[in-house]
Amino acid sequence: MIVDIRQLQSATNDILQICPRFRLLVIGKTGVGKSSLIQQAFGINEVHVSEHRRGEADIDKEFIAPENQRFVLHDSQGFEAGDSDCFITAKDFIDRRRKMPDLRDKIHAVWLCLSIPHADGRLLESGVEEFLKLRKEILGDIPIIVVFTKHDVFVDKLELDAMDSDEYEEAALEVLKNDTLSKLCIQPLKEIAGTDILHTIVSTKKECESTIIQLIDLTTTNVEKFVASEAALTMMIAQRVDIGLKVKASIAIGKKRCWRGISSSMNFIGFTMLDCLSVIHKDVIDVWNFNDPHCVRHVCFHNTGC
Ligand SMILES: Nc1nc2c(ncn2[C@@H]2O[C@H](COP(=O)(O)OP(=O)(O)O)[C@@H](O)[C@H]2O)c(=O)[nH]1
Ligand SMILES: [Mg+2]
Repeated sequence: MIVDIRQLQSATNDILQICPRFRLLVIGKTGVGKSSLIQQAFGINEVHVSEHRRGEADIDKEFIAPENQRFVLHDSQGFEAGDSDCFITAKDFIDRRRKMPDLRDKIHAVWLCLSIPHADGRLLESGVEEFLKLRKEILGDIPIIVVFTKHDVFVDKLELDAMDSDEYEEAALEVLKNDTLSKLCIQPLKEIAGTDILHTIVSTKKECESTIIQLIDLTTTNVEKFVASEAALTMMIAQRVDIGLKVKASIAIGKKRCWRGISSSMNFIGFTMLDCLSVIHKDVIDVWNFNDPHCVRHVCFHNTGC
């Protein structure tokens, strides 16, 4: 029997052909922590945002980091009071992308970044409030997650205030943190956007990595449910903090073809063991999405046979 090695397609190839990059729109005022968050979540050295005017991110421009080709970012500044231009630009941009027929061109998720307000501060600018109220009309099924940033700054301030007022007691402080967050952020958000609004709180401090993992899990789950499984798998591949999610993606992709193939031997008939293992190896390497510009990890399998 004559066999062609090209028939032995990897399962990641199929998925990445449909959705080669996870396309994320991040909205938020300058300084809220967007770039730091993206850098940590996707293992990027530096986010270079194209500017439309001085200091204003150009939402249309795609940012793809050389060290992570599985992710594309669109960056939008926040919708400040008295400036309706940004709001309209973002709305039009999302509308255009929604009309594009291919999954690869659509926006797969939106992160709306907000800072945690001070005790007497206002949570939402009027533009953001309007965006949230109209989100179903503007976004359709695209998941939007409200991300409260710099949790560590909020916690530090609360602890300092508590120490000053001699009310420092560990358990009471935990309750105070939760109550304050609920009062300043979660309740006002739900009053405006409804109880079904997705939200989470993050900090980019290394010791707070679990908060970024939570955001990624929330995003992936909702992309899987409301957008497409291919986009969710690309997100699992693109992100670089949640190891558990990588394992989950490896299993999901493995199940798609290779491992079922091994047990039935159907997909691998006529190929050498090395050919078969090479394809599985490629799928696993693709899922882990290492920063590997010279493809060393793809090549070493063939060279070492391991
Ligand atoms: N303490 C603390 N600082 C942060 C955090 N996220 C961002 N920053 C800092 O806030 C500033 C603005 O962050 P940046 O990511 O550039 O915000 P952007 O303008 O929204 O992209 C930088 O000095 C960051 O180092 C955080 O979670 N905790
Ligand atoms: Mg930035």
